[in-house]
Amino acid sequence: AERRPLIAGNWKMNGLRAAKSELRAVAAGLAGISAETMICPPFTLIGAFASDVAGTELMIGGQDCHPAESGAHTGDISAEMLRDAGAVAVILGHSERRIDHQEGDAIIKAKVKAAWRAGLLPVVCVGETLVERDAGEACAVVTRQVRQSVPEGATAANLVIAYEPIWAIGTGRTPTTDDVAEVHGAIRHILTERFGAEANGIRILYGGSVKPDNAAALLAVSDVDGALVGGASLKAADFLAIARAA
Ligand code: G2H
Repeated sequence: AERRPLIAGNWKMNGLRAAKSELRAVAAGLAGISAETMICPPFTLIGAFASDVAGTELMIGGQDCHPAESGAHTGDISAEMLRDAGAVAVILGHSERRIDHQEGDAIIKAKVKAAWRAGLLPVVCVGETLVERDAGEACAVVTRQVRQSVPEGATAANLVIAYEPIWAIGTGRTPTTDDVAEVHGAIRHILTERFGAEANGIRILYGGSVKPDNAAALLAVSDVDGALVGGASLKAADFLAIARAA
């Protein structure tokens, strides 16, 4: 389709200032890569990284934001602050946020609205547990998550979805390409039901143990429009190899 693939690196809670050399290696290696690329470092590195990649194609994103614009929320970061620091996007509803911080679909929906308010592109994560997968409920679970965590008003330009089966995150296990196709098809279906033809342009990324050696196969699956890469995004060479496969 006409969807331009997006390869996004989620550094999670990894990276000190010295990691700037890895970022620079990514930015320097983008020639010939047609996918959009983004690195989402911890909050502490966003400002420095955004200055560093200014003028390159590489985008910088956050990993979470608070729904409010400002106020008495000790330790939190608003979407406006991310934008002000130079981020253009934000990962929302990652399963590690859902689990570590008890985030549910309602709060994630509020965060998506905050991202839109600040002019950030939200990357909304959905995915089933192993118990749900084994019970045959994967498509039902992600459909419910998309229904409840994505507000009205989504467009091809203001929303990216990332499907991350929780049991595939950081484990080295990946679903079969048939399984991925089935879930991505279900996500496209609920997006179409809600947003009509606009859904054709909304990118749906796959995430969960994407590595240089499995990226090409996963990225070739229908309705897979890129990848959200954790562990393998910490090494510039691996991240670039994945981006080249898109
Ligand atoms: C899934 C993914 C990136 P990893 O969380 O969001 O991480 O590639 O390490 O499984």
